[in-house]
Amino acid sequence: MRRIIFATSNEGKMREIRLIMEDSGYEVVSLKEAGVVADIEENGTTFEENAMIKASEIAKLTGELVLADDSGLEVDYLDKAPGIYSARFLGENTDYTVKNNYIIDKLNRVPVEQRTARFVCAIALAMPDGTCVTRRGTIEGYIGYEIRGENGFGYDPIFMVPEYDKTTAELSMEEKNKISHRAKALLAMKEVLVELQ
Ligand code: ITT
Repeated sequence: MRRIIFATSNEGKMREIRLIMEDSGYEVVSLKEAGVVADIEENGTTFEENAMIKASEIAKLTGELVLADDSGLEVDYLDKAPGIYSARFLGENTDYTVKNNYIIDKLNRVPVEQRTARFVCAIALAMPDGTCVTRRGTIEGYIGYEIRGENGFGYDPIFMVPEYDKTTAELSMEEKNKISHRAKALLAMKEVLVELQ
């Protein structure tokens, strides 16, 4: 089975990715499992640019096939913040209870029609020959009025999916993986990967 490195240090992402890639025909290993230590500066201006920076840096370091994910939450009422700064928003090491409560407070008394938001995910695939391709997935929803749910990670407890009337933290990983931004982007990327096999 051909091996592919997924260039992420985010355990929450990695759990979802493993499940989505289970039937891909690739052995997907994390940075940690591949024994790669790298501190990459994500200085791009779009999700796609940052995903390409991560994937191509690791491909250069290892000479292997590498995937990377750059994702985040866009809140329309906050001019699409935190966007590409989602991980760094209010500080990289700040607890997500603080980040999530901050966003809920900012939207205090804002009616549901103006609470629209989306998760965006760009996945990049870097080939050892230096070429790179990206695919994007999104999921539309709105910011809830309180923190709800224990599953998932990051902003999941405040991201409401209208079709379920639940946050993505109240969905099981299997449910989230059927509709999420990451699942959609990876599904599109799987088509590229099949061609490579
Ligand atoms: P890597 O760069 O190592 O992959 P990271 O967490 O720094 O990990 P990003 O730069 O792509 O990754 O930031 C993505 C952030 O967006 C992530 O830390 C969460 O705060 C948020 N996010 C992305 N997808 C999410 C999801 O499915 N559920 C909840 N929050 C999500």
